[in-house]
Parts: sequence; structure tokens; C-alpha cells
Amino acid sequence: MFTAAITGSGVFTPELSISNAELVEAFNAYADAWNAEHADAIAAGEVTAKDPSSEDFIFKASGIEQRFVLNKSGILDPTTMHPTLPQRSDDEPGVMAEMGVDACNKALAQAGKTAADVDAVICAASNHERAYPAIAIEIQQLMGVKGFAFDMNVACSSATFGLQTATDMIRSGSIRSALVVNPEICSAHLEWRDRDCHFIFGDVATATLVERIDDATAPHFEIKSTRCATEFSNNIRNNNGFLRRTRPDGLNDRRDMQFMQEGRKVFKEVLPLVSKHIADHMADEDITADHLKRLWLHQANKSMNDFIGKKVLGRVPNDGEQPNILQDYANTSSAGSIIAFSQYSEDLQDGDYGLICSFGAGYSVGSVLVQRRA
Ligand code: CO8
Repeated sequence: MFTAAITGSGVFTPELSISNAELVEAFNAYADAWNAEHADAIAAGEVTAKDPSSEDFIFKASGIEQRFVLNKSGILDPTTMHPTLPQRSDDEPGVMAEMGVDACNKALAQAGKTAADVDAVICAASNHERAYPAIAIEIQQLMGVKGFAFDMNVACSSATFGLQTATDMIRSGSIRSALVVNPEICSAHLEWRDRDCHFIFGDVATATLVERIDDATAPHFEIKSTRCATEFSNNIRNNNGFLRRTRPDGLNDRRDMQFMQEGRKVFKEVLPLVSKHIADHMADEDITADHLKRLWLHQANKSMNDFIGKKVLGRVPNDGEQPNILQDYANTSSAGSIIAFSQYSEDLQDGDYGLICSFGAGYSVGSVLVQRRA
């Protein structure tokens, strides 16, 4: 049995961002136009007028201040309200592959390695640009990695489930290293015309290089153990599969194919699930709150993270113990906890413990316990 370590991580951040003020202005212009267009039906009580969104609500309910996006003009155009990403020809790299390669190269650079040192690529994300050929194989080809590659999807928990998969392959000896890459184009899967969720997501790509620990040539994080769990729930769901069925409730339009959630239920049900998951994982590894120097949590909602941090540590986390990045990036699905890890891990000292934890649709929750090795 071999030991695995995270030897590098990288983040691709799109150049464009949208502030809450810009987002709300666009949404409210759309809602005003829609209400004007449907004024008669609204007056007759046939349809409900659209309420305006509010910057204040968005910040208070989520902690989000802005989000990065691949395309801004389409999302903010009240007559479009979705990203306009031109169709690429079959000969061009896919969008996910391109942003994934950028993150992978940063992870390799941090580890002091090249594509020749990589045995496998796992593309773990909540939405894939296409079903096949795998995005991971395209990334493998663009980077010149030998070995094999495959895609996997566990929604927001994709990165931690991918890390467990890579770790287990390294432990067994079937590979010595893997890039786990999480390109998330959430903006194309989000309904920007839905006031309840239009503020939630952003675009980004993250990557981690996982290697046999003996191959590490720079400071790294030994992977002490990983833990994954799932429990079926319909509270976060979309029907964007290859079957288009007519539903009895008539909800077979584009809206049903995008991100849908019962946000309140998710909030309530996921908190105890995640807190217990982390507590059990730590107890089984004989790690107490005093040992844990950092918690890199999934980035969906600030109040959720505050609650989990307090529950896990038994007190309000000190500044920097549980870093949030969602104020800048919003929810980036599987990539959120890895952005936090990538941006807030360098300062840990030899021997310090930290825990990466993601959670989301499925329900799913994944945790990775790491120890800094300087
Ligand atoms: N502006 C002003 N008011 C609003 C707005 C708005 N934009 N939106 C809603 N309101 C109003 C509502 O109408 C409601 O009014 P009333 O009380 O009169 O009915 C009031 O504000 C409160 O609404 P909510 O109860 O919906 O608000 P919450 O306080 O619950 O906050 C949240 C909503 C932020 C969504 C919160 O419930 C939450 O964060 N829940 C957890 C969400 C979560 O973690 N989900 C995980 C999803 S991510 C995942 O698993 C990956 C999916 C795959 C990726 C997909 C990529 C796109």
C-alpha cells in the first residue's frame, strides 16, 4: 500500500465578473419588461407579476458579492439572460477542456512537475460539455499526458470524490499520479431569469495533482484518509439528460433541464449530514478540533459554512481557520473547496492538519483529511 499526497493545485479564473449590483439591474430590467408584456394577464390574475431582486437579499442570504463568468454581455442583456458562448467546431478544443488545461498547468507548476509525470486525468465536474468523448481524454491529449483519462460527476462533491478515486488508485499501485480537474461552467446551467437562484453560481476551473508521496519534490499535503457518502434526494435536481419526457405537470421546458432546487430544504437537511460526516471522519482518525488547523469547505452559502465550522470546531472559527471565497466566486459547484484550498493552504506548517469537504446534490458529501509536509 502506497501513500498519496496533493503536491499541487491550480485555479483558472475567468477575466469577467458580475457584481450583485449589475446582476440585479439586469434582472429587474428583465422583470419590468416581462411584467409590462404580461400586464393584462397579471391584471386578470392569470399570471403572477415578477418581483424584483435585491442586492441586499443576495448578500444577506448567501454572502455572495460577485461571480466570475465566461461571458458577461449575454447574461446581463435583459433580452438574452444567458451566456452567449459561440459553438466551437469539432476541431477546436472544448471550453471545459481549455479552462481545465489552464488549471492543470498551474497545479503541475506548483508541484514542479510536467505532463510526463502524470499517469491519469480525472475530469470531475457537475456538468459536462458533452457526454463523449470524455472531456478528461481531451485534456489528456491537449496536455500530452500518457495513460488514461475519464469523466465523473457527483455534482458539488465531484472534486472530493475525484480525489478519493485518485488516492485509491495511487494507494493500490495502479498509477503513481493523477490530475483531478474540475472545470465548472455553472453560468450555462443556471436560469438567470429565476429570482430565487439567479445569484448563486459562477464559472471557474480547479485542478489538483495527486502523486505517490515518494515522488513529491516540493512542500505538499499527505492524504491521511478520504471519506465519501451519498443519500438520495430530489431537492437539487435537473432533467437535462438524453431523455426528454413529457411530465404530467408540464414542466418539460428548458427550465426543468437547468438547475432546480428547494434551497430551504437543502439548507436544513445538508447541515446535519455534513457536520456528522466530518465529526465521524475526524473521530475515526483520532483527530480532535484542536488538531485541525484549517477547514476548506464547499462554497455554497456563508451561513451554512459558519454553522458547519462552529459545529466541527466546537466554537466560532478564528479568522482564517475556515476561509470563504464565495464572496468573490459565488458557488462554483465542485471547484469551491479546492479554490479555498489552493488560495489558503501555503501558510500551514509541517505537521498541521486540514480537511477539505464538499457537499451538494445527490445528496453527496466528501471529505479529505490532509497533513502538511514541508
Ligand atoms: N431578491 C429578493 N428577494 C428574494 C430573492 C431575490 N433574489 N430570492 C428570493 N427572495 C425572497 C423569497 O421570495 C422569499 O420571500 P417570502 O419570504 O416573501 O416568501 C424570501 O426572499 C426568502 O426566500 P428563500 O426562503 O428562498 O431564501 P433563503 O433565505 O432560504 O435563501 C438560498 C435562499 C440562498 C438559496 C438558501 O436557501 C441556500 O443557500 N440554500 C442552500 C443552497 C445549497 O447549498 N444548494 C446546493 C446547490 S449546489 C449543488 O449541489 C450543485 C448543483 C450542480 C451545479 C449546478 C450549476 C448551475
